[in-house]
Amino acid sequence: MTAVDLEFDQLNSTVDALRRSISNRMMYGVGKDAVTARPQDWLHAAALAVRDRLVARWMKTTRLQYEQDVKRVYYLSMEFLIGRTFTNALLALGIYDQMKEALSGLGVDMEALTDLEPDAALGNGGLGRLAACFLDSMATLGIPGFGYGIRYEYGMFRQQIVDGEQLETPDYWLRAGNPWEFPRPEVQYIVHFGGRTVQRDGHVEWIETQHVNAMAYDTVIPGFATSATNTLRLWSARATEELDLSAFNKGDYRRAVDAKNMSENVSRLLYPDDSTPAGRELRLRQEYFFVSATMQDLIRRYQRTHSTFGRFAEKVAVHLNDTHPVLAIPELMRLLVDVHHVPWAKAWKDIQQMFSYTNHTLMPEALETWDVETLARLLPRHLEIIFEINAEFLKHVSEHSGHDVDMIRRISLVDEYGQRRVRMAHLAIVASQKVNGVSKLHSQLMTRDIFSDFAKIWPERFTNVTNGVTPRRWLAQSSTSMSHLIDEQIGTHWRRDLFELGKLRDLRDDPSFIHAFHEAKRQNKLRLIQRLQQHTKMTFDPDALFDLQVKRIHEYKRQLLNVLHVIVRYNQIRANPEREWVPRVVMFAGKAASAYRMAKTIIKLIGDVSKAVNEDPIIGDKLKVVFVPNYGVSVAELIIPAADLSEQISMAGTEASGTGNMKLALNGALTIGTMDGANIEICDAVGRENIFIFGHTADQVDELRATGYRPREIYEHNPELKVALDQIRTGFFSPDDPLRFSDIFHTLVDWGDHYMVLADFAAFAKAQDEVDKRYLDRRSWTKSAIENVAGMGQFSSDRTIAEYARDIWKVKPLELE
Ligand code: 26Q
Repeated sequence: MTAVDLEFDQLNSTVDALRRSISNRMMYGVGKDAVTARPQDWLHAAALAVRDRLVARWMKTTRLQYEQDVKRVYYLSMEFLIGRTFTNALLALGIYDQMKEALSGLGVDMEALTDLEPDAALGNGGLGRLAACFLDSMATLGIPGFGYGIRYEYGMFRQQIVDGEQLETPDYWLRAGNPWEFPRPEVQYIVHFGGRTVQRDGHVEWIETQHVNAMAYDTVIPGFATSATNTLRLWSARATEELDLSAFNKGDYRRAVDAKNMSENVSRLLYPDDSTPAGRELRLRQEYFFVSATMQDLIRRYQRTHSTFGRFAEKVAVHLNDTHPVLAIPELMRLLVDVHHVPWAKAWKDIQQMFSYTNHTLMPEALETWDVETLARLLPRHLEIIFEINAEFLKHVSEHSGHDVDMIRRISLVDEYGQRRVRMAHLAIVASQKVNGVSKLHSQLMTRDIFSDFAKIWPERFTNVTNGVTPRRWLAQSSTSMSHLIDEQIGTHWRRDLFELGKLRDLRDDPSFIHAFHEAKRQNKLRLIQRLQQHTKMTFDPDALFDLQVKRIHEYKRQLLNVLHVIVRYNQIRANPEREWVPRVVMFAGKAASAYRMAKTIIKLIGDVSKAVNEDPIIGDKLKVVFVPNYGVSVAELIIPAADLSEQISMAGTEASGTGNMKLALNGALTIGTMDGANIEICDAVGRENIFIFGHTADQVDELRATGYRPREIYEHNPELKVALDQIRTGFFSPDDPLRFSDIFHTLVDWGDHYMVLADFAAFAKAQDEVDKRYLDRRSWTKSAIENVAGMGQFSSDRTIAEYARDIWKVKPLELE
């Protein structure tokens, strides 16, 4: 390879230069002129012009990483919920205004363009969005981090609401091409499945396998206001043989393409997060496909600058975003031991230094396991390795903790009750030097409950790193009105140091600031109203209290608690329309997993209740109920800045952290919430008087369960609640199908109310009354909203990433000059 310096044009970002770049990209990239260009084409050309400006930084960062022989972080995640990139990249580069002017010079309205960009929705919810915030923060802090995942052709399904019901349509997000990615056909690895193992010359060989190629696609992740960038590398499945040649030769074209399609199915679509893992074989194939390619890539990159594995563990950190990528552990063992002939003990020692694992759920039914038979058939060598790791592990434990047979059974990597299954979380813990939860409470409960045996064996291994969100997307980008106001008062540095927001506290009594803050929020409400009107033809009062619950539809998140309160309030208004009601718009948004019946019924209930409420002339503007369809990153950016009230009402002990709670508080919404997940830390940060806390704590939940929880008694003793539940049961909201919601009733009243909706109802209703009272005093409400924004410093994902880098990955930022 010759290393001639390329003579390329240094691109500057004046309005003129941008306009020229866009024109060039339109001509030579898109292949159109101004006459034939459609808005999509302008977006594509403009995106390419932006991307061009990222590449020089990208090359420089990569070169410096090699020169400084840095330790790299491999962040492995089955999900990256990136959303749109255009505006984000413009703000990172600091060329938003220039681009807007350049486009306008070409007769194009930039705001209209940005809406045409499809979301990269390669994730389900919190876990996937967290990974995206982490990429942003790693780049901004200059941490050499590589995101690795799957380039799903179909992302999170699109949700339409038809007759109040969820309708799912496929999200073919690549339809118009993806200007942000660089295909890397030269970076391909073979991934094997099936076959069997044999011993040869003292080594194990995995033979007679089927294979599929993994091809890399790279996306530049720009840091904000820094020349540092990172890479998100996503794998796409390619058939190893283009077509089945023997079938092709026999004229059996159908069979010739079937084999190709089958193997390429691996990266076809994102699995929706069901309340219980689906255990589908294709999902297992996806998990292995992605980690195998990633581990091969990691070894290749290490070997470019190192001739032995001597410094392997010093130079590489591998992070597992939940257990989904946990097969990286046996795969790396296999590559090191079987392929590179590293001794087992050295390989295992390295792995135990390199790996770390984040747990995102306490609910035992949501912990991933795979049955031994499926693993034996698909990944026979990995199963052997897992058994070997298990044998060594159990031997170690039994020597150190006196042969406690029950304990050995509980912690074994293999669940021997019934059909034998491998417990992926146990494998992750045994191989990792650090295991973390995502909020203080979650991390505490993790070591107290689901992983208590492990925490006794290795107490130093367990730690907490509370989640965070990137202030670039979740304030600067999503709320220009608010961020301009903040800039005027305290300067612009809060984008890189969110603790700067603390300075707003000094302004909380300043009447003109209070007024301006209220106006900024009102702007965001008006923006949302305008967008809603386009779709629903409903009108909304911008001075009404905007009450939001936006998140996946799950029973533990208790959308039902919110609906029940809406119904009670509806009945109260009807009984007493003359009282001075605080006008409210209650908004819901979120997707239900396709197979999750109850979640879909909850959506339907919201639809039926909103119909009754919104069409009732007695109610008018006093109460409106809206289900905003297709919740995702872009809808969140529109809706979150418009919120006054943030509903974070999961049963205590069930929501690992939550991150929507942080985004909403950062945008000046007051939280009504339980003492769950990160709500507890939000409460500490904003002050008890600026948040509405209600309901059973995690300890009280345990206690109530232990002493016998009887929801029917609550139903019978709370008349308002009883009426609401009876309305649900008897079809008041569904006269066309009176029994439609009877399962909801029985779930709550007769079948144990697993998430204790009724137990928290009275406290919730009381907290809501306090919300109303506070909202009536606009000054006091706005002061609390300001306190919320001011207290959000610690919830920047920059703080989160700095903690991971220091305490878990032990990596330092790249030196840029
Ligand atoms: C597993 C197997 C098969 C198919 C799908 C899945 C799957 C996919 C996604 C299981 C779980 C998920 C997503 C979980 C998730 O988003 N958890 C959330 O993570 C956030 C970030 O830490 C927390 O803030 C939330 O509390 C937690 O619910």
